Amino acid sequence: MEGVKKRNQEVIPTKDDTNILETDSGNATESDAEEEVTVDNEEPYTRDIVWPNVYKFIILHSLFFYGLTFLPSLSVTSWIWLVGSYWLAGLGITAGAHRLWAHKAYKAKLPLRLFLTFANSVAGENSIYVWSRDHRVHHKCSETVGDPHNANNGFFFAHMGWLMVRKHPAVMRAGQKIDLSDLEADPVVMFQHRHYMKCFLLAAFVLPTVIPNLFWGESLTTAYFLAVVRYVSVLHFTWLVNSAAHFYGQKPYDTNMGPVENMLVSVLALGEGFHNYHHTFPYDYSTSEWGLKINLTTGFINLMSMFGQAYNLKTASPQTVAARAKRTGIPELTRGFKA
Ligand code: ST9
Ligand code: ZN
Ligand code: ZN
Repeated sequence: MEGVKKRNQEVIPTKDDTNILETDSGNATESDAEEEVTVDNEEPYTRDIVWPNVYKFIILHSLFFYGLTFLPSLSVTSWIWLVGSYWLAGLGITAGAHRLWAHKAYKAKLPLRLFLTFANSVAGENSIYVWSRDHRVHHKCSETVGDPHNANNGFFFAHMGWLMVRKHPAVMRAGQKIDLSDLEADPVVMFQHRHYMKCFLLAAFVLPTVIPNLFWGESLTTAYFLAVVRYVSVLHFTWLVNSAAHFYGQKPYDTNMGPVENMLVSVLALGEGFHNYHHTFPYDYSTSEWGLKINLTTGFINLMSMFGQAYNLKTASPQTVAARAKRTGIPELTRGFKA
């Protein structure tokens, strides 16, 4: 399978590695670069299926398919609501959990952090704290047994199978070495973490069922099933970044890694399909060198920056990108070459 490496006993590089530039170490954050993590891909491990999660996903997808039958007769207002709530939930993951909290790619004032925490609760993909912890481990141990959704285990495991089995012990060990002090110091993140189930049920299902009914008379049943359709869709659009964007696409910046550039994923995941770039320069708030191209999330962060809500936006310079592509990638596929 193209781009997926099999590696045995290995050391995940730190920023001190001589052949890794400090600015493009691949670690999720600068502080992660301090810790060295060793994983053994041959470590014995028996997969333990978590059946309640399997049943949960079967029920959820059954509700989703039934929910699709409501779409043909939907009013324009409810269609706008459905797409708007998909974008809202999506931004809670992309601009919030991913770029702000997991990668510290920019900083955000309190009102924006509150908004993104609410949006994140609409998405319902675990608390920001748990999501960011797993995601930092994903970057640190990408495509090894230490990666929670290790693409070496196949498309389905990377997509959603990993949410139905106990984690590999290497994931837990790697996670214990990840610095989470920034998340623990953010009271908004920790509030959501402590009250996660209440935040999730209220933001993802209760409000989206009640609001359309109160404001434009949509039936409670239709509004509820729209929430299910939105929830499952956003889950799959997110999961595609772990699956499709680790399998199908080009590798302009680093041909030695699994993650690829996948434009369909970028459309569905609001700009998160530039995954070869993102794994090479994880600190870049735009997750791409192409600016606003297929990147609604970058547009949103830029807008927030105009209002002073987002600041300290980090990017990789064109020189850094060009040097890295020359060393490990395919420069002809990069923006600098095409411009
Ligand atoms: C969901 C998450 O869908 C999706 C994440 C996707 C990430 C994508 C990233 C791609 C880039 C961004 C793109 C965005 C695109 C967005 C597009 C939008 C339009 N380190 O987990 P447990 C320890 S969620 C250190 O239960 P098990 C820790 O002590 C869907 N330690 O492990 C922990 O306790 P606590 C809805 C760790 O038992 C304890 O172990 N949610 C780490 O193996 C137990 O942890 C679900 O379906 C670590 N990394 O169970 C829930 N991990 O947490 C599914 C664990 O208290 N999850 N520890 O500190 C579960 O049920 C379980 O996690 C499990 C594993 C069964 C999968
Ligand atoms: Zn990835
Ligand atoms: Zn990331």
